[in-house]
Amino acid sequence: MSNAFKKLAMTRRGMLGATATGAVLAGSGIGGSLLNSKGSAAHASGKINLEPGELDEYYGFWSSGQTGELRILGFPSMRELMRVPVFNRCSATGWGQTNESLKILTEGLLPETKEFLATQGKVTYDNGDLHHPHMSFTDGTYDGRYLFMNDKANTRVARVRCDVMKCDKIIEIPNAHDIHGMRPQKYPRTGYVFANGEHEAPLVNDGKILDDPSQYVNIFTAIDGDEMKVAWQVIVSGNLDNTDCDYQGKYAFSTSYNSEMGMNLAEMTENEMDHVVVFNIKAIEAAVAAGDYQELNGVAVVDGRKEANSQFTRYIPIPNSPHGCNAAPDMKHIMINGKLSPTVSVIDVEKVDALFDGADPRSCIVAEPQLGLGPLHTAFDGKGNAFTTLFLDSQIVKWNIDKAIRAYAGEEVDPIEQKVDVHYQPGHNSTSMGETKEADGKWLISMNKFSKDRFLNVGPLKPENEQIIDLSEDELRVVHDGPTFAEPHDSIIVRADIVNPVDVWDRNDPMWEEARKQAEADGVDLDWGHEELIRDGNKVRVYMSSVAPEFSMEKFTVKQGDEVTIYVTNMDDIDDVTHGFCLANYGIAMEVGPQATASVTFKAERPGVHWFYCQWFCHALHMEMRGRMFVEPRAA
Ligand code: CUK
Ligand code: CUA
Repeated sequence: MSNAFKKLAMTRRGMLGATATGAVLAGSGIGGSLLNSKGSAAHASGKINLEPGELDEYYGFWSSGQTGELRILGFPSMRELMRVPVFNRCSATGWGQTNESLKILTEGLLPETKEFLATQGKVTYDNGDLHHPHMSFTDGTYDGRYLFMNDKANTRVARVRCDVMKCDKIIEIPNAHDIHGMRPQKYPRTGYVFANGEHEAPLVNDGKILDDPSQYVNIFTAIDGDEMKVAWQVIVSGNLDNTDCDYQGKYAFSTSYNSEMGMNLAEMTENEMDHVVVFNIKAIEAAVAAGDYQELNGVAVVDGRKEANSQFTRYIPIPNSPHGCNAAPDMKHIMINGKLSPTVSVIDVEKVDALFDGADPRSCIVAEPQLGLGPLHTAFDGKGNAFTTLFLDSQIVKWNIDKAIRAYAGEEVDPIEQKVDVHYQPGHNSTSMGETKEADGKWLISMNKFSKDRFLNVGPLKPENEQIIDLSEDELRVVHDGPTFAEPHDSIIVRADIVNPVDVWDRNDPMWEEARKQAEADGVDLDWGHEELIRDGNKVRVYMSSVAPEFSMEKFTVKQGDEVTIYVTNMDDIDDVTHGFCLANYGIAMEVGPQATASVTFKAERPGVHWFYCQWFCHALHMEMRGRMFVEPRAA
């Protein structure tokens, strides 16, 4: 325990007092308050509380766990800027209801899943469990093209376009079960997106094998992130938890907490040692290119199980139940976080080649510092230090990588620099640019699973608590508390200059390709203020445009039982003039961004007069932006 930490070692609530005192020392104007005279907290790394109109230095891309969406925050102010629906259903934007979103939500599903969903009266899943959002890389740093994210609940991987901040692809991963750990390739570029199946199951899971775990396997998947197609898969021993890859483009690494292939808690935690699986990307690619694989559900699958003894994988023994897997910005070390072991195991990627020439699998471990109880994830400052969350201790531990390596080699040196209390039970932590070679060592966020007494009580379900630590100060201390709803696991903090979204949609955006084709076939020019009703048997297509504060169509008439598709094109090309289309008492609403087209299809089974209105406040006469749908009753 460092001296610095001893000074602060007091009760958790006592930390509040220590924090306030620290702020005075840091030069704020008002005693005992974090605010300076202008109402913003100043920190060496920059400002947390921005003046009205001031912009953040970073984008934060946040997962939302079982909420299933991606969130965009300004960092470090922690102002929530946007929610991007991905695996969830969104009332505001119509995600999961518009034809454009349904295409994305359904086209990547496996045929058997579509069949199953049909038995449930659904066309797609409407829940997801989004743990890990990560940006695409070029040459070891973020490139602002895409964000990729996993769905643990329904075995999917999604992509969000950073130009418009909308999801454009979702694929279900065949053969695997419940995608958890997921990282994009760092070098030379993404490239692959690596994805772990977390739960073991029979390879052909059709019910012929049930309670026979000896026949269960787990699957590691490499997805082509440009095409959003599975490139290849590897069968492994044990389960797979988190993953990361090197900066050389040679290896990916996955933690496994169930090398026992146990089926209950006692069995899963039985062994003293679990493992990290190393995937040899070049060897796997060579086998796939040579046709040396089995094809399963249209995917090239190679056998990387321990007993197969192939050149595809190596199994490095790691103390009990490792969880997080984090490549350091020194481009050399991979941290394996012990979870049930108080250690982090440090892999030197330069020593991994030798494993494939027969070296002892543990020979690539160059440090294994004892850090505290429950190490889950590690982040970096780019200055040789690592920050590991200690779930059980409710602390972040700052430790020095070089000192840890020297200690492992026998030198008497303590790698632990400092510990700081967080509130409470941290899972992931992230540093600014910390998972790239451009880690800047300015900020750290601790994503804590429990908030308990930190906020006003809202009942038995409490928010989580995310806390910011200013890394530029000598003394680590929490400088911000922020509640969040379920359940951001992970986040990335990206320099704002890397992310450059547009203000207005391109009329030719592929997002509404189908609508464009249909309009063309119907002789409707979507590029002009249009107003058309096309009847095609009992199918009716209604085309209208919108310019604040009016829809081009004030009313239209359909017959009860018609299948109606409404296409709305927003002709406004001013930034921030989004319209909506909400059809009252039909359960229909969608967002129509500037210059975008959106469409929705429904059965007109409710006769009568039904108002549609714009549900996105767009103009002083926004309330007047409405029209009527008449539904003529079916002849009795
Ligand atoms: S996992 Cu949640 S705290 Cu899904 Cu990244 Cu470690
Ligand atoms: Cu258009 Cu409100």
